Amino acid sequence: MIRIVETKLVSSTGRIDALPEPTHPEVAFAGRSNVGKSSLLNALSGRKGLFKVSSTPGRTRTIVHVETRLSSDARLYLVDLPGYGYAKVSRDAKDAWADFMHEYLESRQTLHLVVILVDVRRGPEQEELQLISFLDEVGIPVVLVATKLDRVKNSQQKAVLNKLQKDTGIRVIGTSATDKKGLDMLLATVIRYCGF
Ligand SMILES: Nc1nc2c(ncn2[C@@H]2O[C@H](COP(=O)(O)OP(=O)(O)OP(=O)(O)O)[C@@H](O)[C@H]2O)c(=O)[nH]1
Ligand SMILES: [Mg+2]
Repeated sequence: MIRIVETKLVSSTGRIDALPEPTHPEVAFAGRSNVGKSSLLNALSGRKGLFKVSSTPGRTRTIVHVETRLSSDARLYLVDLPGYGYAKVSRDAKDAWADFMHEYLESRQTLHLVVILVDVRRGPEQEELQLISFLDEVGIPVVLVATKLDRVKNSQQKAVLNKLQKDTGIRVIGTSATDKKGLDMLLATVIRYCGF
């Protein structure tokens, strides 16, 4: 089984023209503030403080590129996107977020997959459904990750995940950064979409 053997923070920027050169296939992680994007990326890469995690929503405001080397020696970018849906953010800031994200998503030639994170207890809401249809229009594959699976009883996890998949018609992977669950499945999916 392929593993991540090295990770390097390459860039953290709020400007499209300052993104790193598109030299590797990349997979971006999107989702509302506090859903657990940065925590999941840390768990996936096996490095606690690589992506900044905070109990204050709206922590990640930039697009963060981490170069990741696999045990097969292939390289890809794991990308942490700024969270959306934080109620205290002004209308102008929300619009700026949407413009910035849409520009990134539709212009990044090397973007192979967008992983949309939803809290397993909430499922997709309007913002996620809009993002899904936007990505469908621009032709970028999507998988859903249901985060914080540890918050659902073991006996109910399977049924909750099946329902999410049925309701959306999109592949769903359940994960927990706390319990390190679903990480192998997620990494295998990322690698497959990158074409390695
Ligand atoms: N129980 C549980 N808590 C989690 C899990 N993943 C993240 N959290 C908690 O959720 C909060 C937000 O986590 P982050 O990883 O910073 O979330 P984010 O999506 O990156 O947030 P923004 O950067 O604001 O967009 C933190 O308090 C984490 O400890 C998980 O798998 N289980
Ligand atoms: Mg974050």
